[in-house]
Amino acid sequence: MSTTAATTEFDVAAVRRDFPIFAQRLAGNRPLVYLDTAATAQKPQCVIDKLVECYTEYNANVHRGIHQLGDRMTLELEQAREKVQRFIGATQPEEVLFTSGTTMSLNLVAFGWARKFLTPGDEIVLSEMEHHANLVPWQLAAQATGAALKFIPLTPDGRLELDALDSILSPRTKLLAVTGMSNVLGTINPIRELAVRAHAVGAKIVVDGAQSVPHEATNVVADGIDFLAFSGHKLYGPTGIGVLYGRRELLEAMDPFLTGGHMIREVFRERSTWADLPAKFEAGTAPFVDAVGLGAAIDYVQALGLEKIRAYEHELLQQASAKLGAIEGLTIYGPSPQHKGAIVSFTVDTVHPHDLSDLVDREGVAIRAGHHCTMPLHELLQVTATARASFAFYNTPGEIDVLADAIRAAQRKFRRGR
Ligand code: C6P
Repeated sequence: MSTTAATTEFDVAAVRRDFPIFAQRLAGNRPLVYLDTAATAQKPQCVIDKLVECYTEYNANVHRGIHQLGDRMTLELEQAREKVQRFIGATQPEEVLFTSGTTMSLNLVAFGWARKFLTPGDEIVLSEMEHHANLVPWQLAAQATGAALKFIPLTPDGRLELDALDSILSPRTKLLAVTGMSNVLGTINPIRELAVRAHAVGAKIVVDGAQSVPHEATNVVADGIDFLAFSGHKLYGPTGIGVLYGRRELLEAMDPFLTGGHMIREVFRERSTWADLPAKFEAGTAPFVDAVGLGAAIDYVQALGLEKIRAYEHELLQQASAKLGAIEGLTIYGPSPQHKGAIVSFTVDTVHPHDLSDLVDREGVAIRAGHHCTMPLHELLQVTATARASFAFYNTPGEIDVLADAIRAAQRKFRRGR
């Protein structure tokens, strides 16, 4: 097991003790080697404790009950909103909307903004590496409005072909929707530059931050982001909670997406008027306990320090790329580590990704296999599926060795079986 400055500086053993899931043993008395954080992250005890505290001490609906419990829960919810605001560098808490996750956040923009403001002949620019959550909503918005979709092509190593942007962006471009980090290639996209290029033609930029926000510092103002979507469960927080950041003037101009209780100002028999931000976009009972849990997760990540996390995860990525890259017959997809986050997607010539995932699981290693909700990208890569190991600050260099050994063992098994 190799160690470097970042891996020795970061006390991963102490960090792992914060995550109760790692205390367990899997079948065969094997420790859990969890390399599927891109799908969902594990939860530190402080997040679990916060959820228990909410439910056991002051559970009550928010912005409704005029009683002590309701007041406390509402306060906790709004404090969580402010934590998110500071975490992403937004200027006002009202620009932070709680949703159920990245998917809902992107749909909210597609329904609330795109359907209202796009007209025939307008263009939505996406990239070829988008997750279905940042593709399908725009397909439907384009069909509904007569707008067209355009795609930024990828370089052979899986980065955006930025040279092509000049011929793709034009005054017809109304929206650039792009991921901050690919969930397959790991590619980190130059959001700040893309925002400048989008704004230069009068377009808005929507960033799918599902993978980037938990691992890379994001500042919506400095980065020039108009809309930012991300999920709590990938940020060490609870499931069922996500965020849509939107610039105030954009959110104010939009129509609500979901309607009903809480999002109204006045309701008459035939029509209604809308509440101020953020309530206008938070119809019904918000997932308030989960939002408070997300606030606790943000506290935890910030206490560790996003910069330290990034440096440590980058070391893991370099080691994983080297160790997996040295396995004969294994192909890694995506750019070199300097251009990506801690995600390694690969295929092995003799073993299908699903079989590989099953075999390494028997050694206690959890990876993901499939198209990872990026079918057009996999078509481009000319494979139907990849295996994916994704890392977080709670992983260790030793776990990379366990994965590499498990892949080699799977290869031997399949060779023998031929
Ligand atoms: N990716 C994975 O790669 P939700 O399911 O709404 O929390 O997040 C959707 C989503 C959107 N964009 C990107 C870049 C993503 O990676 C994801 C979720 C998971 O394993 C599940 S497909």
